[in-house]
Amino acid sequence: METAADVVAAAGRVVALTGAGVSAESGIATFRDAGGAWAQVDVADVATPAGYRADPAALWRWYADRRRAMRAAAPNPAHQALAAIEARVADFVLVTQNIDGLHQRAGSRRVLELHGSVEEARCTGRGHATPWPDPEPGAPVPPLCPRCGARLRPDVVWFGEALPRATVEAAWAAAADCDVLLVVGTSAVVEPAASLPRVAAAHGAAVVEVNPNHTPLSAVADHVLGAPAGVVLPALVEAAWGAGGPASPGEARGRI
Ligand code: BV8
Repeated sequence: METAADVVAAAGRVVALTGAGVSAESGIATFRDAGGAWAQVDVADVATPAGYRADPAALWRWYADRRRAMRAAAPNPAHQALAAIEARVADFVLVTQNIDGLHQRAGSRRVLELHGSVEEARCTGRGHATPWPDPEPGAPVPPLCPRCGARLRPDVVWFGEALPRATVEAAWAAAADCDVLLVVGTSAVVEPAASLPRVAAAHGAAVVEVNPNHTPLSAVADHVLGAPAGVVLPALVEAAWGAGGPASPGEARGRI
């Protein structure tokens, strides 16, 4: 922990890549762990365009249930610690695979959502973007686009769909230019997100993995902190900057 904390404290530019594990301690199910979000469904039915086409109502309801759970959840100490790191380093970018919005609710400001957001929907007619509509009794499921009347779909990225180009470009540019990349709570099996830490490592960044389980990235990481993010990240912030923490970026404990 100490060496990882020293590396983070000394860094000018930090990127964090997060996955579902960072929200586990908020009570939001991960995907591939036992009892995960996909345990009771076929991934093809809920995470592919074909699944939407086959039964748009069932898929919409599945996401509506997840959205309710995500809105009822609260950011946990892991989300808060990442927001604290952003306040303490000169340049911080948070890249998330999550759609739950908990990083923003914890105070993180520079957040790149690679796989979209559960708060956004878009129409299947002309791609009109719209906030996720609150359920109305008697309204069709999925609801219809308020602009063109086409069916709405969740504005998230499913398998076989391209990630938002500008978001990917910003994330890859940040990873290629950072001093430290924190990879937190991801099984690192979904591309292209799983390649981001390798991009950072190839450009000389130190990679710090936070995950109670071994992943394909554990071999790439310079530091592996094998415990829950809600425990590790607050401890990392304290070890790097002390309990109070510096007033400004770079003013770390013993480093003025
Ligand atoms: C694309 C929807 C191209 C959103 C999701 C063969 C090889 C390589 C790649 C491919 C291939 N065949 C196809 C592909 C591409 C495919 C892919 O990667 N497939 C893999 C699975 C083989 N990728 C795609 O299709 C992507 N698109 O490539 O497009 C393209 C280009 C141009 C034009 C057209 C197409 C799209 C990928 C996005 C898919 N969408 N979900 C949603 O509903 O949320 S995937 C799903 O997995 C989620 O998005 C999630 O974010 C993502 C990754 O999962 P994790 O977040 O890592 O969660 P997981 O449960 O897996 O792991 C949790 C981890 O947390 C565990 O390690 C656990 O130990 C840890 N943990 C638990 N508790 C804690 C903890 N850690 C810390 N603290 C704790 N307390």
